Amino acid sequence: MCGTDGPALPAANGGAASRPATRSNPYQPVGDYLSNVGRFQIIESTLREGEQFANAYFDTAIKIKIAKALDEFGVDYIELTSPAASEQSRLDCIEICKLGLKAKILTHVRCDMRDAQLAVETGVDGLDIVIGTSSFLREHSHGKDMVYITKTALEVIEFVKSKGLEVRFSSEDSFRSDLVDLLSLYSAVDKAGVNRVGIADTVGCASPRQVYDLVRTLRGVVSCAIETHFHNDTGCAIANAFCALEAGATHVDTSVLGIGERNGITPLGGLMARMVVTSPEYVESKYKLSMIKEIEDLVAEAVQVNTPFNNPITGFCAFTHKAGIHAKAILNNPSTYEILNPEDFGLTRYVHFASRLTGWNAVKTRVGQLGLTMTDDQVKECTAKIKALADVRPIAIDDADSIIRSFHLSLQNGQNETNAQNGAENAVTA
Ligand code: HCA
Ligand code: CU
Repeated sequence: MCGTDGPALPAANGGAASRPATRSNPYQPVGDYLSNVGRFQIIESTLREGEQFANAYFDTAIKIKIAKALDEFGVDYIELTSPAASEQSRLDCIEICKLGLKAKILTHVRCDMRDAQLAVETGVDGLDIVIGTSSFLREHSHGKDMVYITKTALEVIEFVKSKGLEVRFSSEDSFRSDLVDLLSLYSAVDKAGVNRVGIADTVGCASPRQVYDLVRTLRGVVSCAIETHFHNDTGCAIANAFCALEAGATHVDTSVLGIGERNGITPLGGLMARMVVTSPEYVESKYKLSMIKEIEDLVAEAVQVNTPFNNPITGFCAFTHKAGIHAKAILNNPSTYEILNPEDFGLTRYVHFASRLTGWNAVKTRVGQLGLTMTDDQVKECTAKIKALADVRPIAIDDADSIIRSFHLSLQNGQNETNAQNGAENAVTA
C-alpha cells in the first residue's frame, strides 16, 4: 500500500546485496501520536447537508431507505435536517429515530434555545449545534457578537446535556473566523462539557496545510472530540478531511457523492478510497465497502444525477486500464497500476482492448475470453488490424471483437498462413 510498506528501493550504489533485504520506505509517515487516520468516525450528513443540494428532495420513504443503507454500511452517526426547518422535517426525524438503527441519530440545529427544545423532543441521540463566527456571518447573517454567541452556546449546551443527549458545538466559517475568538469560544464550550467541537470550512476556502495547522492548534486547547466539515469549492474536501485526521480530528462529516450546498462536501466514497489505502485494516473491518456502489446509486437516483465518470471507486472508468503498457502490467499483476482493489468494493477491473493505444497483451487476453486460440505472432498481427482501424475512427468493443473473430476465422480457413508467418512487423508494442 502507498506510503506504508512499498517495495524496497535499490541501494544508492546500485548493489542491492550491500543492503538488508527489506528496507523501510523513506516516504512512510513517521509515527504520530496525534493522528487518527486509523481510528476516525463518520458523521454522515446526506440527510442534512445533502438535503441542501440543489436537486435534493427526500420524501420520508427515501430518507428511511438511505438511513438504513448508511447504517448497514457502518457509519457511526447519521445527521438529519433540523426539525425547525419544517413540520415534515420534524416528523421524519421522529420516524428515523424509531428505526432502531445501530448508528447514532443526530439533528443539526442553530445555536438557539427554541430549535434545541424542538430537537430534544424528537428522540435523537444528540444535537449538532452551529453558529456563524466569521465577521462576514456576524455582520451580514445573524448580527450577533462573540459575547452573545458564547453566552447562548453555553445555555444551549447546558440544556441539551440536562436532557442526557450528546451535544456538539460548531462554528460556521471557522477558517475565516478570528483565531483568538475561535479558541476562546471552543475552550469555554469544552469546559462546559460539550462532546465535540466542530470546525467547518463553510465556503471551501481552506487548504490542507491550513486545516492541519488549525486542527492541531485546537487539539492543544480542547480535550473533547473534534469534528470536521469541509466544503469542496476548491476540490480539497477529501484532502482536508485527511489532514484534519492527521492533525488529531476524530470525526469527519460526509455525504454520499458529496452532495450538499453548492458543489458539496467530502464524499463518503472518496473518503473511503483515501482511508482504505492509509488504514486498510481499520476501514475494512468497520465499513461494508461492497455497499458503496449501491448507496451511491440509490442517492444518485433520488437526486437525479449521474455518478461522475471520474468518481473514486465507482466512476465508470475507475478500474479501466487502456494504454498497452498499463494493460500488460495489470494483466501480470494488478498492483502495478492499481492502489485500490476493485474486488474490495464488489467491482471488477476492465482492460481496454479497442483503441489505437491497445497492446497485444490485452488483445491476447480478449482472444482467450472469446474462447479462441492464436499464437503470439497471430495476436500481434490481429492487434495491428485493431490499431489500424482505431487510427481511422473511434472503435467500440464490438468492432475489436469482430476484427478478432474474423481474423481468427481467416486463420482457420488457412487464408492467413503467409501473413502469420511474416509475423507482426507492424507497429505493435507492449
Ligand atoms: C451551512 C452550515 C454548515 C454547518 C457545518 C457544521 C457549514 O452553511 O449550511 O455544522 O459543522 O458548512 O458551515 O453545513
Ligand atoms: Cu456545510
